[in-house]
Amino acid sequence: MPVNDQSLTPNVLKTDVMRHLTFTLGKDAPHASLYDWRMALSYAIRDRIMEPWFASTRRTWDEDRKRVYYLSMEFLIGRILEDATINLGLHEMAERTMAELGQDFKAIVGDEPDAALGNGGLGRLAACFMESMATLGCPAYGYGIRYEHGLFRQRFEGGQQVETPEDWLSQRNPWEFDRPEATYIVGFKGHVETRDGREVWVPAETVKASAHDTPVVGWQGRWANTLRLWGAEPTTLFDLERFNRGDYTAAAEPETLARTLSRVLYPDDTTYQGKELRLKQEFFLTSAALQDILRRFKSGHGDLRALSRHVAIQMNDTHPAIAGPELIRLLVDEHGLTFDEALPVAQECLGYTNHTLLPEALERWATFTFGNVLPRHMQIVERIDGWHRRTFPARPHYVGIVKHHEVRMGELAFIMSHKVNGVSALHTDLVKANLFPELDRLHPEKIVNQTNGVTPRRWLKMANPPLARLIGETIGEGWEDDLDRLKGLEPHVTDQGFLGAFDVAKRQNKVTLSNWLGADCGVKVSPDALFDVQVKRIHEYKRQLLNILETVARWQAIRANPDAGWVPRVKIFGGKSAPGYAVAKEIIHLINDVAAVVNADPVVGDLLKVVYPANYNVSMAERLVPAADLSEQISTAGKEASGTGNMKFMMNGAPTIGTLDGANVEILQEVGRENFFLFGLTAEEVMKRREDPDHARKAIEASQIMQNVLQAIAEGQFSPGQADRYHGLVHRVWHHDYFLVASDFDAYLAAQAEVDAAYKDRARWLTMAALNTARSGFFSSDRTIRGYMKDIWGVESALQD
Ligand code: DL6
Repeated sequence: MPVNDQSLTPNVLKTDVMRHLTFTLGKDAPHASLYDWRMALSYAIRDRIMEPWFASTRRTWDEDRKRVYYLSMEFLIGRILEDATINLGLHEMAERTMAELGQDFKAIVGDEPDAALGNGGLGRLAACFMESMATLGCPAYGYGIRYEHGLFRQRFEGGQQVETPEDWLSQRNPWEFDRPEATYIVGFKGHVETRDGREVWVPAETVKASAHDTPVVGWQGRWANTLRLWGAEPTTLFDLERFNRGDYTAAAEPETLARTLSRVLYPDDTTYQGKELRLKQEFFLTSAALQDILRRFKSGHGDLRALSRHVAIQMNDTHPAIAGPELIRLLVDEHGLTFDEALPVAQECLGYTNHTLLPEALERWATFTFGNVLPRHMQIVERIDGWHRRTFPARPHYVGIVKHHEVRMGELAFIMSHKVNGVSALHTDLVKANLFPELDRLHPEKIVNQTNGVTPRRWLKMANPPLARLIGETIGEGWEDDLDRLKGLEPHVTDQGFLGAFDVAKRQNKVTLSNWLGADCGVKVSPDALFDVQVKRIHEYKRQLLNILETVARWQAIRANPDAGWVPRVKIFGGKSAPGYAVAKEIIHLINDVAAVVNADPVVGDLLKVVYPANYNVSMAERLVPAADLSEQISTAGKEASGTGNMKFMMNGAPTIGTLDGANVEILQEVGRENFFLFGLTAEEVMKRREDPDHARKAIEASQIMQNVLQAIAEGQFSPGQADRYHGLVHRVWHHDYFLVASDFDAYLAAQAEVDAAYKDRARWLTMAALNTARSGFFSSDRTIRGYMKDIWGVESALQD
């Protein structure tokens, strides 16, 4: 397979772009818009993916390779064009070609809408995994839903979050191919009949799942896989009889059902949606994917009992956990296996990744809802539960799959998988100890750890050209797919020349960001200030509240003593709250209110600025991460499963201020205590502290600074005209501080003071920053995917031979 496409010269690319502009877009150059140029370039680049894509598929078939099927309700892809040019080695050529055509490459790639088919970490991880699987030559399909509307757009009105629908498909998507031949019928509801001694499900509603394929090309175009997203279509266009009777609404029912199924991504990654529609979406994705997998298997092989030799199916969280019962149903009801034959086949194929310990995020369905939507699956779930209870005698406190009129999807996914994995070392320990203790005892080898990672192609090479260039100049090429090579930077951190160049690269990113913040948020910030960044979903456990309280304390301290030699800071926040999450929305409001007061205060001037650009997404992360000096990873210990933002910041040379939570623990191990601003209670201490019902009051009473901060907020200093705006929030900190903001406040303040001191010592700071990059090799998603391939999927790379 060609590593680089030698046939593509700048002239050929130019001709390709012009050909697409003329014949695909129907435009001549003088009348072409930015959109036209972007589409023409996208098609020209897409053309170059076809050869590796076809070759990869051919090899997988010819060599009868095992494939991975990654089932995920979310793929937070972001923009594709620039990433594809990077992986194909065409970035510079594309930039030059477009310049010769009189076009601005940066503007063109920036015109692409973000494919925001995910909420946060789980969806972005799925996108990084797709890229790493392609880089590593792991034959794979990603299966998801082609939501018409991805994660909502956020804007602020009077400092409050307002959501509007996202519309990424309002323009043509140049990356996808419709596959009308790959369609499957997915049923819902109805009843189960017994015919000739076999159970037959007669669904009352049906929709058609139709495939839309996006090629995902790996580093240097050596391999390409497919992301197959399902769109829902009606099985019958409309009911003509009802239409003729004049009942137009009822006549359109089939179309309405289908359209709602793939219309919106649920805008919440932590709370279980008690909605029938969500269950239907999960089943829609899973059933279509499994039917597709079985069809592909059957076209090459006969005996379905050998399925797991050719097929590994990974369930990204419990969302596709219906895969267990659905696979059994297909094997038994449609392909004639017995239940006893089908059960181990399904278990050998399936793996389950847990991404959260938050009880509200562990899906449970009322048996009434589950049985109503999926009556045949309810029978199968009960059979699996019964089988497990009989086969593995558990202790009395054991909770099975069906309990208290609920179907517990975590337990179902666990029992139906041959491996269950957590996403960081600490999280995996907690999954064993707290989430599935009895199942872990019964199946001691089942739970394994696979610490998350991120793709360095997007998050370092593409997002941070100045640093990528410096790395290349210092240690040579080849680090992009062998990130451990970054260790080669370590000997250079004592070299003033290298540190100076590292500083220049960071500053360049900070200048770019300052310009953008000025233009986008109307806040002028100095690139000489320390850029302190917290970007992620807004959630109480992630503790943006702790950060903004510290910001208020800093503001008060600067006002009290402006000449105390402060390190100028820019506090940058980014992230969306679930629309129905009232407390998170209050925190957003408070951040914006504090920003308004602080930014207008002439006493603090440039010593402190607070910026919160609206509508945080993958593209915004690509701007913020390379420019950050400090990475805020301050969740309550034991709550963040892993985090992946923490890894992106580390790679880009931003030391972490953080708690011993999720993958922070491993970041700390890799980078060393002296290069990490550690504070706060440990997961064990958190649990202990909560036993004292008075913990918050005691912590606040012991901290004069915290009292002053809470008082300023409660008095309405940040909400003039509505003094009581934050009474509820302040009351919560005093009396319902489940996430221990008060208990960690003073320690966080002390850690922030350490940050200031370290930043003043330029040599020390730059050494820390450079060591963060040098020691980040472990956090490449290539390492993570190698782990899955070896420990869970039993799949070999096609690129080794
Ligand atoms: O594993 C990816 C990512 C972790 O890094 C985050 O720590 C975790 O919060 C996130 N989980 C979710 C919520 N999922 N559910 N359900 O996005 O997964």
